[in-house]
Amino acid sequence: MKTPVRVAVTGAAGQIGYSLLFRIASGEMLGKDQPVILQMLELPMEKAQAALKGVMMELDDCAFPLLAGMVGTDDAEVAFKDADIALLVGARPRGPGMERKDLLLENAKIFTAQGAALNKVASRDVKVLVVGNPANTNAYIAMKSAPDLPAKNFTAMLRLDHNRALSQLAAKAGVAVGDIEKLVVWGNHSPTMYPDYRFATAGGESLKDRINDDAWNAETFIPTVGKRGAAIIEARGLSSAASAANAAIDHIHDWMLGSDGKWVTMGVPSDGSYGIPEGVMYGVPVITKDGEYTRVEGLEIDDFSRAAMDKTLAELEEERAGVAHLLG
Ligand code: NAX
Repeated sequence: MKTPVRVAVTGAAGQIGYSLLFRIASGEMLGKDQPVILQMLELPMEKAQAALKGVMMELDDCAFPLLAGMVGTDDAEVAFKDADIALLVGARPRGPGMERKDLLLENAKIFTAQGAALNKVASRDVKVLVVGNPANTNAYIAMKSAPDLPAKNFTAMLRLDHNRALSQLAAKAGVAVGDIEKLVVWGNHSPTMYPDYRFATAGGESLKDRINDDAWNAETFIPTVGKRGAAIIEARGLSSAASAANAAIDHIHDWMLGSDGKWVTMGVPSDGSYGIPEGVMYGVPVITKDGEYTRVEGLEIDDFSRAAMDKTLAELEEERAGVAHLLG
């Protein structure tokens, strides 16, 4: 039997948590032979803690053979203790009349504290995925607040956007989702993101050549992917949860177990390539293997793409400037 992997999940009693935890415990994230210990964090409020208790009761009731232990807590240092993986899902939602700037600052407080707690108690090799919005900037804040941990281990979730783009592209091109390779979503997890299918192939065939429709790209594909979150809220009355949990599973699964040479999108601290200033948490194409990701280098950036990539970068730089005073 393998040694259990400690997986911390924040916002564990929320909607995404409710989809995510059961799939982690059933082995879908780390493999059907990998036991896990779930370390779940929720707000101290009675309602949140009671809901967390209920989730833990249901986890018990699944009798998952791979679930080697559970911790439920309102203390980040307990939840992150020796964590090998941390899924930071809980975040402050936008309240009525709340400005974007206030939302950013409220979340900055949460992710500064959680970054510091990870720095103090997590495994020195902890792999962090930030899902809670604004995901890229929250991941940047957590990374900056954890100076003793490798910066490259802090990532933001762009995988939902990547998966959304895959489905849209598959439908347009009339190919199977699983056959598509070399797709990427650049930038921020926000409507400014840039889904880029210029390099995408299916069965070795270029999908750009197959579709051959620039108007579809600019007027349908990019806005549909960018506004998909809002479309789900309008249809469901609630934000994406199962698909977000699924994307988090995909992100960590591929990071830990490898993407088999395929490109996947991860929000990672920039190394300065593609004109993205160093440190900015930006969605880029990566190939993953054995717990490491490697950027896909040397892709040609045409004028249309440059403009789209700069637009989403400008938004990230603005967010970064908005929290700079908190990060010393
Ligand atoms: P919910 O409001 O259902 O759940 C969030 C949970 O987090 C709540 O139970 C709350 O008590 C808890 N929480 C809040 N602050 C906390 C803190 N400081 N420590 C521990 N727990 C805390 O939201 P849900 O639908 O689950 O979404 C969670 C986050 O994911 C939101 O910020 C949402 O905007 C974000 N999303 C990000 C996506 C992405 O692709 N990056 C897509 C889906 C989703 O919109």
